[in-house]
Amino acid sequence: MNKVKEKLLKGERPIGTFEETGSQYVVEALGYTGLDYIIIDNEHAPTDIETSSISVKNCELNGMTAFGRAREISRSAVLKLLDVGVQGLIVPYVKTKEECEKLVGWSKYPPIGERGFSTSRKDGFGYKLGLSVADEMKYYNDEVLLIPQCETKDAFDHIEEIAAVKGLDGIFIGPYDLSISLGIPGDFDSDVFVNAVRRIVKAVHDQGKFVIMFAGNNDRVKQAYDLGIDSIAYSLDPAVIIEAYKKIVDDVKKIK
Ligand code: 3PY
Ligand code: MG
Repeated sequence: MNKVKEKLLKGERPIGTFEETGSQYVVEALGYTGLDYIIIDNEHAPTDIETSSISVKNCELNGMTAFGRAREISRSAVLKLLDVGVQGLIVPYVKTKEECEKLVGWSKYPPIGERGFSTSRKDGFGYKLGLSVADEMKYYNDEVLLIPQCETKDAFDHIEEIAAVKGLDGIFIGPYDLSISLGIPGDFDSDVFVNAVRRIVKAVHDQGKFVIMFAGNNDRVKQAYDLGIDSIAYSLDPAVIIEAYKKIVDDVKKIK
């Protein structure tokens, strides 16, 4: 059961974070925070597929839903993350509808796409679900969310077409890359940025799909919720550790 999908369908707002350290101690510890999901980052972190597979297992053992961010737009990058058992696949830096159609082809089994079939970690090597092949294909097509990022001007300019691609479950807005691509790096209060998010949210919601966005602090969360974002991926584990320890150091220094 994909608990993040369930919450999204109920109109609740699941909360996630990017997991960059690849540390299994950190993944396990995050299971005690109330976070709904973590995004195991194969794009910007040193994390590779073997680490990802252990992080997915530790999410399952610790009550979190495992999402993965693909290293790149390729069949192998997509398939390996799906086969180790991520329940949401974020794909960075897509530019065109055709790339999104390829992603659907690699990620969804027939009749939606042409995902290659193998038993793997995701299904207990064929011993977990007790389903026929046909039912297993349907199960994973329903359960696993395919979520390309809208973070390039090219994707933004064609967001209505992209959002309509059958087989995509939602869109993830990467505010940093999107603002850079729109020529307003980091200017999240500008009209250009706010109107861009509005347009993306409308295009995606018009298709009955959902929008996740990264936020680095509570003000950005409020802005995102006001703009209709359905879920927040809040910060990155190293940044949260730094913030928490900085505050501790400041506070301890004040104690006489
Ligand atoms: C971005 O902001 O560019 C992302 O990919 C998410 O943090
Ligand atoms: Mg990005």
